Amino acid sequence: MSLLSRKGLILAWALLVLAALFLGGCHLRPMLYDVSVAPQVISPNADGNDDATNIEYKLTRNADLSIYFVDAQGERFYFRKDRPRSPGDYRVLWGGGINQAYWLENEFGRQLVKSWVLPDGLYTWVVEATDAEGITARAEGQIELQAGDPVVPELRQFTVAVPEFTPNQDGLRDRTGISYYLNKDVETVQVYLYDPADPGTRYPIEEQERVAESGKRGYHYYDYDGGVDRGAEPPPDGTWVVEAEARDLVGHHVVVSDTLTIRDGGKPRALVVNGVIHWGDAVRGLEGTEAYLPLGATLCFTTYIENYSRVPIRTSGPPSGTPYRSDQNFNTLAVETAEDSYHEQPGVWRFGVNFDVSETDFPYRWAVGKPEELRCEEIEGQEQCFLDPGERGTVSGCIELIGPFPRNQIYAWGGLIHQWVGIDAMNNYVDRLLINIGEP
Ligand SMILES: [Ca+2]
Ligand SMILES: [Ca+2]
Repeated sequence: MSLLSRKGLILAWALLVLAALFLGGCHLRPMLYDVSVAPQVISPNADGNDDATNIEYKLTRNADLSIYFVDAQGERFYFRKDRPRSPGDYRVLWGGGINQAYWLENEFGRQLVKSWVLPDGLYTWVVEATDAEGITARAEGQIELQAGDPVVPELRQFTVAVPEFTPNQDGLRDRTGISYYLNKDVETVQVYLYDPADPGTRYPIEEQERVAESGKRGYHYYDYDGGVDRGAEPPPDGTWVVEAEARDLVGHHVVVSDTLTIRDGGKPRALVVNGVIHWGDAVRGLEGTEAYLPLGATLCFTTYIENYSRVPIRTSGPPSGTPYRSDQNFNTLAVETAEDSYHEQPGVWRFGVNFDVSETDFPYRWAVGKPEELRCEEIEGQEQCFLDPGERGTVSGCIELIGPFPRNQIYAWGGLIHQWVGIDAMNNYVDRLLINIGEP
C-alpha cells in the first residue's frame, strides 16, 4: 500500500470518527452527571442548623430516577423511587425523610406512617437513573445523620364519638366528635371526611381549641355537626372515611382513619302555609284582623305546617286539638298531665300562640300535625314523632280567655318555633290578631 493511500485511509477514518461524534453529540455526556450531595453531615431535628442536605444532579435524557440510602446492613430506604424525569438540572433538599409507608401498630391504635426520618447513622446515598432502554447510571457517596428527631407523631386513640349521626338539628344525634391524643408538637394536623369513591374531595372538620392548642402535644377534640348550625348542608348521607393527618417539621407524615355514617342529614326547613292562621271562637271563624271576645270566651284556630326540607322535622305534644286556659302554658300542662315530653326539648318544632301580654314566650304550643299526619318511632327508648319531608301537618287548638289581663286590648299571633334553634322571621308574628276583651 502506498504512502498516499495510507494517509487517505487515516484521513477518511478521522472524518468518520468526527462525523460519528457530531451526530451522536447528545451521547457525548453520560446520562447522569454532576451529582453532588452537600453537606455530608446533617442533623434532621428542625432546629435550623444543618437540617437538610442539597442533592443535585443533571440528566441528559429521559429517565426514571431514584434516590435512596443504604444502611450498614445493606437495606435500602427510598426518598424517590422510579420518578420519570426529563433532561435538565435538578436540585432537591433532603432532610432525612423517607417516603416508604409502613403501619405503626401499638396499644394506642393503628396508623399509617407515610413519611419518616432515618435514624442517626452512616449511610451510602445513591442517585440512580434508568432510561427507556434499561440502561442504568448511578452515583453514590456517604452521608451521616446525627442528632435527628426520631419521634414519630402519633394520633393516639383516634376516636369517632358517635359513628352514625343525623345532622339535622332535631336534637337527636345531631353531633359527633373526633378526638385523639397527640404525642408531640407538630406543624399541622388536618381532619376531614372523604368519600372512598372520590378521595380527592375533602370536607374539612375544624377543631375547637379546648385543652391543647391546635398541633400541640395533648388531647384534641373536634365537635362536628356537619356544618348545619352555620346554615350549611352537611355532606350527603352515606358512610365516609374520617381521616386525620399530622406533619411535623422534621418530615414525619402520619395518617389515621375511621368511618363515619351520616343519615337524615340536612338543614330542616318548615313554614306556616301561606302565613295564614284561621282564627275563630269556639263556634265560628273570625273575619279580619280584629275580634271581640268576652272574658271567658275561647279563642280557637287552625293552621297548616309544611316541611319543605329534605329531612324529617321532629315535633312533640301537646297534640293538635289540646285546649289551654290562658293561665296555663306547656310547662304547667306537662306537670298536670305528667307528660315530660311537653316541656321544651331542643330541636323540636312546635306551633305556638303568643299574646303580647304573655309572661313566657309562646306559652301555648302544639305538635306540628295531627297524630295521623306524623310518623312516630321509638328512638333510644323514647317515642319520637316527625313530620316527614314534603308533608303537611294540621294544627288546631283553643285558648280559654280566663284573664285577668292587664288591659282589654291584646294582640295574639302565631309562630313556628324550632326550639333552642330559633324562629325564622317568616315564621314569627304570623297573622296577628287584635282581641278586644269585652263586648263591642
Ligand atoms: Ca439540625
Ligand atoms: Ca338528628
